[in-house]
Amino acid sequence: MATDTLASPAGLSHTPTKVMKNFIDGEWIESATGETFENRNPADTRDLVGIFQKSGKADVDDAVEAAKRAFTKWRLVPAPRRAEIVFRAAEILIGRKEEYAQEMTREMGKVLKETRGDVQEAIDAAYYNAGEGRRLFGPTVPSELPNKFAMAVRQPIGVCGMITPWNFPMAISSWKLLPAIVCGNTCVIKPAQDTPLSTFNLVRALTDAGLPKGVINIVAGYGPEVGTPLAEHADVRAISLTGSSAVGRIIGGIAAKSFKHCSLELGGKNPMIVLDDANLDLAIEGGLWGGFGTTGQRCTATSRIIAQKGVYGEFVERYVERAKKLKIGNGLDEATEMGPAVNEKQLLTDLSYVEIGRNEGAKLMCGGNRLDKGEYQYGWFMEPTVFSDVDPKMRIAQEEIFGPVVSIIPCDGMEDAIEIANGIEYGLSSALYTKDVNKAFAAIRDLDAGITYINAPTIGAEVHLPFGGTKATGNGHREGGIGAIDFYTEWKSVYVDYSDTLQKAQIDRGE
Ligand code: UN1
Repeated sequence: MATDTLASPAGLSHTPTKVMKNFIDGEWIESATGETFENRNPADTRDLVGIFQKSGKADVDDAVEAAKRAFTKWRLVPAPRRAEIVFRAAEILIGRKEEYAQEMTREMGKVLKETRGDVQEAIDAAYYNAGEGRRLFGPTVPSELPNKFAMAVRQPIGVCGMITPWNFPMAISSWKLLPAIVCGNTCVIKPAQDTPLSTFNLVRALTDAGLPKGVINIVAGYGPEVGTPLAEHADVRAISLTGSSAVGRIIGGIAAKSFKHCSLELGGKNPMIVLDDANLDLAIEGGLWGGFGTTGQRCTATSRIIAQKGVYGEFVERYVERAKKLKIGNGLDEATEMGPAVNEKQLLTDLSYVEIGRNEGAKLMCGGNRLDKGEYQYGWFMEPTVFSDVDPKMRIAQEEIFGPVVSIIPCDGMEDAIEIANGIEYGLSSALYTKDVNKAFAAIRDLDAGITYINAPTIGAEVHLPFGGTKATGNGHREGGIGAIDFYTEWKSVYVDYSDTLQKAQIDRGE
């Protein structure tokens, strides 16, 4: 693949800057706009990770045209053969896991342990979807008429558009691209402008595994210039977005006008309930991982902890003690536990919520400050931040922050906890810590969310189960597992009448 490189700036030991063109019809192509944008390391902005094309509508049109041409052949490749390419890509990704994880930490900031997990999630998705190539099950059912055969088969939709976020840059690209291509679709993907390199790396593995030209096309750039024309394009028959609820409203609105399939995976404000009988050590560790893992930048992040009054005081004290000790720094250092915010805008949003929480009267127990001295001076760092005595109606308990800011809310018991947990506009993930199996099953039934964990925090979804949520978290579709296969296929019902007579359904009942 044609990747140019530039030397790294003096004093930095990182690998050189990558200069990436768009990937259209198997070729590396400069944007028609003639413009580019920079991808910098959020832990050290002197480190220029890559230069990418700042594309526009003309590039989207070219990519869709290429995908449309490729579809005429790709849809006819038997699904098990399509899936073999995906399987081979999984093996290639295993060999490149460390390289791609290092590059992801550089472009996104999360710690190496987590970027290795992100690449692993793409490997898992590849193995799962490779298996789907020999399933893609549909129902075969008896007909109500004699000598007639009835079944439903899955068919590809056509050209699919994908708009991906920066927090899981390879995993979420894989959740969309891999089921789409195994089902026989072709794709145009716009990776997040903060993290395009990881999507290129995933597609590089697929191309090296033998993916034909035009089946996946990458157009780098920004939402209004690339995402919007992609969603609007008449030849794009399905669009899948992971992003904020605000962007979801725009993309969903565009898709509705042309009756495109549209999958939206949006925001979260995920509650973790800790009841009096919980294993407190476990809940504290879980709450730290869920709250500050990925610097709180997961749509599944544990951003609200709802603790019952019997354990509330002890939980807050011990949780805050542990949060204060988290090691903040460059994710490339193995000792780092929490990296920077992805960019300046996100950092400013996080800090603005510290002010909002203070003004609302929540108790700031730790953190709240930007870190910009010494080793932090070139990055977008802040302290892990915990508010206690949070009222469930406060903005810090209602709005998605997407940063290392956790709100702890006291509650009276199970019923109260469920009401608080459900009292938000989102419904992605949820968690309950208890040793009482009755309460666990009641919570599984009553928490209004797409995912519920028992005795584990709100993060950690596995690729073979449906991923997504209720209310403002989405529009009813699911990624992962069979949910994605359902999204990327159209049902065709097939009736074969071998009676050699005209048989009329619902009418010829032999009565
Ligand atoms: C996200 O939160 O944006 O469940 C995706 C998890 C990961 C995926 C998270 N496997 O935490």
